[in-house]
Amino acid sequence: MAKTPTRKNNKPAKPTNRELPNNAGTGGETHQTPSPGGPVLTTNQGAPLSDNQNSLRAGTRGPTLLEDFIFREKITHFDHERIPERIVHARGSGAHGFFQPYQSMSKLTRAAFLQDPKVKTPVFVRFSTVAGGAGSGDTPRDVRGFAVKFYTSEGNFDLVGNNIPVFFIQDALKFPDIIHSVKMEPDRGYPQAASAHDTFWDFVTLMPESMHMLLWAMSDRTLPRSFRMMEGFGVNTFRFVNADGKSTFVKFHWRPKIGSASLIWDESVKLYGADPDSQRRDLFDAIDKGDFPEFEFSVQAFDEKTAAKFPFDVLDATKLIPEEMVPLTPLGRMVLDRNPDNFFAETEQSAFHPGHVVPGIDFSDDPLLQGRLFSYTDTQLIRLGGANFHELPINRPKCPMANFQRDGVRRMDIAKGQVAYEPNSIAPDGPRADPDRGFTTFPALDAGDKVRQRSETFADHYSQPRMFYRSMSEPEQRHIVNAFTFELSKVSRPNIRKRMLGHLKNIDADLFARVEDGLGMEGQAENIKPARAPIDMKPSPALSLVKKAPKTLEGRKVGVLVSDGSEPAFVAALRTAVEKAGARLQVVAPKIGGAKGRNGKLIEADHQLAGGPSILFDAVVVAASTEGALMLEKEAAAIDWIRDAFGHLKVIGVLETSLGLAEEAGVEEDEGVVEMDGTNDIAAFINTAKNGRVWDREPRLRTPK
Ligand code: HDE
Repeated sequence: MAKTPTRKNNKPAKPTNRELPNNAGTGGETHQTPSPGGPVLTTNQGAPLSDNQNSLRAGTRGPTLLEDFIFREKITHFDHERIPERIVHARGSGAHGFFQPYQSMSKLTRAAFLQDPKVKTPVFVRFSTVAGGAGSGDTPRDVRGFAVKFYTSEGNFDLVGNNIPVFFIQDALKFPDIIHSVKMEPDRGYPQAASAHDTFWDFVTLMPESMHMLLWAMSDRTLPRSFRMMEGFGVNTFRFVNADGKSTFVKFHWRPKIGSASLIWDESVKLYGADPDSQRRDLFDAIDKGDFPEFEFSVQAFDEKTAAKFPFDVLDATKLIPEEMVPLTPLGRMVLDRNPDNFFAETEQSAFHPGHVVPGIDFSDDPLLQGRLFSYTDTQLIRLGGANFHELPINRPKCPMANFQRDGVRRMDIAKGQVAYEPNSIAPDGPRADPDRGFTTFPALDAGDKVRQRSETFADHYSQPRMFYRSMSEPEQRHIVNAFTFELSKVSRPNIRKRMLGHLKNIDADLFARVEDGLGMEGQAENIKPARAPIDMKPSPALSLVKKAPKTLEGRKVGVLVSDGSEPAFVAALRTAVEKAGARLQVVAPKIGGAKGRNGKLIEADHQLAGGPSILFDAVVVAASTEGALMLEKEAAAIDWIRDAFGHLKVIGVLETSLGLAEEAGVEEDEGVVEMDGTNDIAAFINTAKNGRVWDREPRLRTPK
């Protein structure tokens, strides 16, 4: 295995610059040699290098020699550094952690990792966006992947979920179509990571089954504030099977401990430019600082009889089960407490698969899930170059593993012995199938004629989107209206817009009227006849993020804008209060070297003004001195900093000395603007900031209302 320079106390070992042989370095290039006893650079074959700056050439000004095996090896390896990116979910961020159950769930499942509250199971999680390439930004309007690999004592269980509980399509056969429609258009190669274009809306408007997911996609759910602040769902219906062989249907859920929160659209657009890696950075930083993201794992558990009574089919992935109908049963908690050591080896090479289940967990006949069971291994074969991807360290089970599979490209295990088959009599101590401990499939088969046909119980495409819209709070409904208006305004073909209006008419009259008005297309909706007439389901308040938002600053970031002459004691007191509330304070100053505080004391800066826009924070304080504020009034970045914080509905604390500056930036008095005389008002600011965004401010700032 290749050796990398070791790091002690996280500091790089210091290479020395001792006298070099052969007079190397006469051209002025930097040559570093190992610290005493430190590691030596080698080739992949282990041969030590004497020079990592110069290729071998015939004379100092002569041609490079083909003989240079060191050069050839290094360049060849470099040329092959990339592997095909995932066709979907290409951009992702990973983290290690553990899962621990609250109590034994043996009544529901025999899964080993859900039996003993003392046992911690290691996990690896990969959060992702869906549509963009690996190098795209972190904050497009997009579904987020939420994939968890549990390294259990009975094999790996992968829960490959999303942050939305339903999906666009009912049959896996349609997956390439929906993905092709949302990806860059094939002739022009754009737009990257965006659904606001003709091909996406053309396809989904021809697929009424997409309507429910579209409502979610146009909601705040596709703009999560952070991976640490979003819910996760298994989407498909699975089974739990207990030791008596009893099966219970389950839907999997993840809930973040610090509550869910979303960006607003204008903020996410600006954040895409200000910090394309904002969500990856946020996850890495939080773990690095010991602020470990935590999620509660739950199931909705129900039997076949209950399932039969629902006005929808539990095998249809475009439907959810309202929590008010089947409440969540908490199973345990997951804590993410370690960053990957190497992005490529772990995050990029991780291979998830819904078919990686363990005894006690089984599938339903959901046609989407059944199709997924084929796709994920198939994709790893090309992406990771062959059948041995399970041997990569990130994918290897952490429990004993033994079988007679052999060979193949990049085999790493060195299998011993004469026998590579079973049954055998030559190796009586070799592995054998165990009818008691082994995985047994739950014997449920709802079979009939071979048909290419969907069950009629899948035909209602409008009741659940209607329920979703009616479950939202007023600001969330407003955002859905705005998102439909924005996206459809980017669609160049009027007939596609008209078709979508026709669907919206079937979903909800208010939603329809507001989008119709937003587009300025009154009376143009296509007439679309539902395959099955929608019903009015009871609204489900649990679907609204705003309605269940906790009053907290935990895990959030507060930014304070300072200038020369600002009060260091105020910044220090603010930091203490912010940290006490579980948040982090970052200082933004006109210069990265910091601001000269009132008493000459330096206030250290985390960001220079232009590089630290208020978009990075959940709440802000403007704490410039009187002279500093006058100077910043002429600074566009400072005006934008404050104006954006106001426009993005954030709580803003304004020190008396900065009131004129805030006014210049358009800040108007409201319940989210806290005037501060000094440290005494910090508590009031913190208390207001815990409420999150100031939703009532929004109708004053944006149309349509
Ligand atoms: Fe996936 N999906 N998917 N998907 N999916 C992939 O597998 C697929 C679906 C999800 O961080 C691919 O390893 C089909 C639903 C996540 O590495 C691929 C269908 C849900 C990830 C694939 C679906 C997901 C993937 C591409 C329709 C939510 C990223 C790379 C039947 C429950 C995992 C890969 C990671 C990745 C196929 C639908 C979640 C192509 C055919 C529904 C989180 O195999």
